[in-house]
Amino acid sequence: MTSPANVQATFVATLVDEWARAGVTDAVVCPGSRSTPLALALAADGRLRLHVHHDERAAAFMALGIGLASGRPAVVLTTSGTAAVELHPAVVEASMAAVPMLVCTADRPPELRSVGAPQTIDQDHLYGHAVRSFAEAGLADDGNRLAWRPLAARAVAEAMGAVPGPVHLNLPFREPLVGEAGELPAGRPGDAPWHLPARPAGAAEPDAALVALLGASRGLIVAGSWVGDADGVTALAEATGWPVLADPRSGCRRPSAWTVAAFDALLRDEGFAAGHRPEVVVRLGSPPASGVLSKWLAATGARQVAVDRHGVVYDPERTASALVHARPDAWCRTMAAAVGGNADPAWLADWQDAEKAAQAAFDEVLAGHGESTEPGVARTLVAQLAPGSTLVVGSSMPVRDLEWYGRPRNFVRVLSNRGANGIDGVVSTAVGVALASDGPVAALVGDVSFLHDANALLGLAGRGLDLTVVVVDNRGGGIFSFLPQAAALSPERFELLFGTPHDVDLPGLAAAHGLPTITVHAADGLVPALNVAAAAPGTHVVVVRTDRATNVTVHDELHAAVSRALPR
Ligand SMILES: Cc1ncc(C[n+]2csc(CCOP(=O)(O)OP(=O)(O)O)c2C)c(N)n1
Ligand SMILES: [Mg+2]
Repeated sequence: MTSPANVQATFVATLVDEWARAGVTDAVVCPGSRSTPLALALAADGRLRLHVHHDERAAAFMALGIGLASGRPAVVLTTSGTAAVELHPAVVEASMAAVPMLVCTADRPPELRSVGAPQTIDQDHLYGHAVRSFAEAGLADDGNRLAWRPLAARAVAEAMGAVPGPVHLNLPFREPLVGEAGELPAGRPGDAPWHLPARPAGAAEPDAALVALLGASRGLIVAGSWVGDADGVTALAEATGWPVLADPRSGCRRPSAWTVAAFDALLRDEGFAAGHRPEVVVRLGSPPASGVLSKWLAATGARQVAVDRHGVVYDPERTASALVHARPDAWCRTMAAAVGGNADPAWLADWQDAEKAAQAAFDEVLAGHGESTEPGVARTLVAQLAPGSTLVVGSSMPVRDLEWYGRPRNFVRVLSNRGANGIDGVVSTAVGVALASDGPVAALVGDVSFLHDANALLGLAGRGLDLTVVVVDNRGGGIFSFLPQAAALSPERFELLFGTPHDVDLPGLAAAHGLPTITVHAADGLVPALNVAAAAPGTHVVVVRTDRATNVTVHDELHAAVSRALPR
């Protein structure tokens, strides 16, 4: 008779074997006793890379980053109790951003539940509707061994389903927790995944009504989140003669005759905004952060088509007249082949001229600032990255500054947690992205975001990553200076509740974790700092000091300069 501890060990070894066969490559494990059986099984299986993290909240964002960069779910494992609750923010982000994740929480066996046993909470459906599925695994029972592989395979299949996302497995373990795995139940023949992930069948026959709509001469393509192959989008731009307003995250912000990067600044100019209303708009993926763009699009009354690879509805202004579930690149190619050319060359030329004028105006204004500016940091950083780099950009002003002022370029991938727009877990996400990326990774984050995720730095120096974290240190939440609250409240009240300055020594914090740090004050200091970081292996922190009040002025200057530069 096999001992219960050995049955338990065989059960978890089966889960890990099945996950490895389904293509899972990484597991993030947090310390704790109750999770021992699965922690040992993950460590024992040579096919998975193991990453250990003290803080479950940061660990879950690391797993999110791995899923975001690779499209494959990473396992995250915690012990029972509040440890499991710490995963919740990343689970919510994974759900809303359609990132696959295998969330494993250890639990007490049934006899220790609801009797006041230590570190025991109700973990049933702990993450509510934020997971694609919840499974209570139950105690390992040799009589149920045929159910073990399907349990593991189904978790991966659901995490990578029609809309990818997190899957929660609650795993009760009974003491003794250390056992020896015996023979695993037989796997399926061959190596193919058992459950093939569901995917849209690709662009089918082009819809005649949409083809007709795309015959408009004054149209726009708004590329928000990942589109797949950007050449597919270019094909549609070429066929329609429409500009592509390209969010850096989309992969479409490349130098081309159709790319418009400075759309936010252009649309802040009333004359330009009024004179360039489109008849039809194609929106790919989730929308850019620019509120100016989304409000203007809604106000134009244009017919709008929203395309998303998972069929997720991104329509906060409720203006889409058609929602298409298709991979944007494939759909664009299909439509490009079907539309008749009604292009108005003047329409595209106008947008191109405006884009050129805006980019030149940005250069001119930023060159006039000796001290570092936040738009300047975003613009310089994206321009400096080595080909093949990934840039993870934090919520608040970093994602906006990059979107509004980043110049088009090739061979850089931009990722961001835009599912729930939290400022939490940004650095941990970047760590996960770096773990799952071949090329170098940089992160652009605000100081409050950096502090919020300070535990991302735990163990970071030893993870062997090529990662540069650029912290824009404006001593508080700079985004709030752009809100009506900034003008409506007394400076004291505004600072207390919104500006929220702090006195943390950020380089000292990084140094406490053994990370080399460079502090930058002057506009010409960032490039050398990035070069130093790029020249040496490992993780570097670059702290750029800026000023919140000056930042508002710099944004105003940039927008005024664009207005002046626009052809009339
Ligand atoms: C988890 C979470 N808490 C609070 C917020 C609200 N919030 C949005 S921006 C911001 C300030 C961020 O400051 P910082 O990271 O320094 O960026 P900056 O605004 O200075 O660019 C806060 C608190 C949020 N989005 N997410
Ligand atoms: Mg800040």
